[in-house]
Order: sequence, then C-alpha cells, then structure tokens
Amino acid sequence: MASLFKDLAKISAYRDRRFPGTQEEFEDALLKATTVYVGNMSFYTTEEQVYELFSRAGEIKKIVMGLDKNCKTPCGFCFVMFYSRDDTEDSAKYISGTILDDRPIRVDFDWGFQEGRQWGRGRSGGQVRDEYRTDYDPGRGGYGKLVQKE
Ligand code: GTA
Repeated sequence: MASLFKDLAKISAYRDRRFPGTQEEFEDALLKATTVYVGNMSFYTTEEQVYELFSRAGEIKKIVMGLDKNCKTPCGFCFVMFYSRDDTEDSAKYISGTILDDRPIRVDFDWGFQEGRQWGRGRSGGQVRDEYRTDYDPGRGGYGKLVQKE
C-alpha cells in the first residue's frame, strides 16, 4: 500500500539548520525516519505521560525529553523513537493534534536524534519559539523570554 507520507518532504515544514548533509539527504532521512519530534508540549508534561500516549501507536524504543540548556528542566518538546516505520507514521497520523495536558501537540517526522539535540537552542536556554512569543502561555513559562526582559 502506498504510504500517505511518501511526499513527506513536501509537507514537513521544518528544516533543521544543523543537519549535517544536503537537502536531498535530509529529505531521505525524513522519509525513512523512525523518530518523531513532539512540539507544543507543556513544560509540566512528563516522560511517563508521553510514553502512555505514544505507546498507542506502537512499541517505543526510547524517549528523549527536550531540556532547557541552563536549567536542565523540560522545555516543551521531546523526541520519540519507534522500532518500526509503520508505527512512526501512525503516531503522525493519529496522535498529532491530539490533546496532552490540555494542549494540542504537534508530531513531526525527524531525521534522527543525536546527542545535543535535546537542548533548547534559544539564547535563554529554552526553545527558539519561546524567545519570540508575545502571548501569555502558562504551560510554557508565561510570556516569551524577550517580552519578560522588557
Ligand atoms: N523534527 O518542527 C520541528 C522542530 N522544532 C521546532 C525544533 N526541533 C524540531 N525537530 C523537528 N521538527 O534539536 C528540534 C531541533 C532541536 C530541538 C530544539 O528541537 O532540531 P529549538 O526549537 O530550540 O530550535 O530546537 P530550532 O528548531 O533550531 O528553532 P528555529 O527553527 O530557528 O525556530 C523555531 C521557530 O521559532 C520558527 O518556526 C519560528 O516560528 C520561530 N522563530 C525563529 N526565529 C525567529 C525570529 N527571528 N523571529 C520570530 N520568530 C522566530
């Protein structure tokens, strides 16, 4: 059966600027990925909750929680690694957009976890998107970091 995600390269908007390869290699990695990035998580969501939710798609090999590089506390994302491609696709199909801790989470195919990718890349230690936000988001530390500094 043709995969729903065979044109994934066209529908995945995220491009990791630190991927050590060409655009073609990046797209190829996404099409074969058995890792997903989970975004828009609450800072209070635990690895156990992620495990429980994503186990519905299939057997999980490993979860890596995203951490603030200064505080070493969860900063609203994680990587979930599966054993099989089918289970990975099911997680993107059925779990993306569902509610975890009152928030719609986003599941995105990922080129593969490497040591260092668990840290937020924002200047304040958390995720880049939390630097620039101007809304108040109690699940993600309140206002964005730049607004807090004003
Ligand atoms: N597979 O969607 C994703 C994804 N994201 C958002 C982060 N990661 C992702 N992986 C996949 N899909 O390992 C991974 C990263 C890294 C870890 C932490 O999570 O590969 P990060 O979120 O702290 O930093 O990453 P990243 O991804 O390098 O941030 P990026 O792409 O610059 O910006 C994220 C968003 O921030 C942008 O989409 C934009 O909305 C906003 N943003 C960035 N710069 C600005 C700016 N100057 N002004 C306003 N908004 C900005």
